[in-house]
Amino acid sequence: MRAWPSPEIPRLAVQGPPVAVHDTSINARVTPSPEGPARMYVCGITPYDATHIGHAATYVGFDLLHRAWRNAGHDVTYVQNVTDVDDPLLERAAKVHVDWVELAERETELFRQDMTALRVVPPAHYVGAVESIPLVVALIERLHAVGSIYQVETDLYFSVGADPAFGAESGLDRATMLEIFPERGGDPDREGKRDPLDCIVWRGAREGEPSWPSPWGPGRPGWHIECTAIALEYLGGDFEVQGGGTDLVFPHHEMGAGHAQVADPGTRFAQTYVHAGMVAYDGEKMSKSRGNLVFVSALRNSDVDPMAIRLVLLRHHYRSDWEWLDAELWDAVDTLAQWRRALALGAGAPALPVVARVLSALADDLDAPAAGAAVQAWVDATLGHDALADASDAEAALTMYSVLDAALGLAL
Ligand code: 5CA
Ligand code: ZN
Repeated sequence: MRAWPSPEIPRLAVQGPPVAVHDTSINARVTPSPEGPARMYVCGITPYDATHIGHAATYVGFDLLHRAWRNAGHDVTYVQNVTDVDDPLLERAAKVHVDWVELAERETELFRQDMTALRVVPPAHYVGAVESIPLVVALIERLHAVGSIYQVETDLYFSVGADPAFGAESGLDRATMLEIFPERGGDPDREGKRDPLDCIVWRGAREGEPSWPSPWGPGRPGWHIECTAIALEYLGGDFEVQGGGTDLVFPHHEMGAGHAQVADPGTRFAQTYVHAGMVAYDGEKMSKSRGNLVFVSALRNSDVDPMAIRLVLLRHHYRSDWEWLDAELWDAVDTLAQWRRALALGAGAPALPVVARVLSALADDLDAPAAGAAVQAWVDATLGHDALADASDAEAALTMYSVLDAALGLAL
């Protein structure tokens, strides 16, 4: 599938430090040290509605990692999926009487436009579930061969008991898993299952639903195995970072790791599991199913500067849970106007120490709020100078434009 165009990213004269991130599976900070390209898989959208601020926050969060790795001298191989066939998409399509393929294409295209406007660096491989069905079938065959798949009516299930490390990614106990599972697409009470936590990997064809042929009859992929199959195909096992929002810790990323580790015992799925916090609106997690949404495209259509949207996101640490407030957007608009005034002076307070501070803040678990504070200090110093004489850096604005763009994705 086509991704979106890449923004121009300035090359910085100095290299950033190695990048540390918080790994959910060990609840501690780690510093991946890739030998070749740094490999990252981030779970993409289910395209049945427009991109909301919560999605944007997650993708901007991982964009900071992408940029930090590049600034630390690594090439990055970034893969993202599109869940372009799944229950919520089919349900929405039926409800609004739109063909599901059309709905998915339309919302994916809007997502591309939103990501382009927010200057998110695109994945090298942007891969749909539908186009990956042969990969899913092949992975189920491998899992079947090692005895971890069983059939319930026309559906196939993965036995979580086949994975000795089941639970290691989320760190959750069984009671908590059982509580969360049905809230996130699981079916613990289905008759015929060996373990309530077993997850569906192939859903046999139902009347009125799309289906594709397989050795077990026509059907469509389960959600978790889609991401496992795509990640293994484009990145191989033991890649650096599996990412997404905290709503994917369990069951999605746990199951994904399970599928991969049972298919290829001894190889970790991902080295590190990184999760972005949840954005709320009106007191609850912003979600398509609840409908409490602020759409990126709606803001853009009302002439909001996408860089102001991005600045609001950057002012919250990617791991924190926070609530969208319109007032923060207007504050970001004012801040950008002030930053642009300082940059327009050309000369300013010394910029090289600011570059170092910005890069090291981002290498410290993507601390964009701290990076933003370093920029603000430069702006204050620059606008506060009466005569930009002694302490002045003639090239300051050029240096600042570059680091704002390369590290924070803010093109001012
Ligand atoms: N297609 C699956 C992943 S394979 C999916 O979860 N799609 S989604 O459209 O529901 O979410 C897309 C991404 O945005 C996921 O990484 C999810 O974790 C993240 N996300 C969803 N809602 C929020 C929110 N309110 N705040 C932050 N991130 C969110
Ligand atoms: Zn996923």
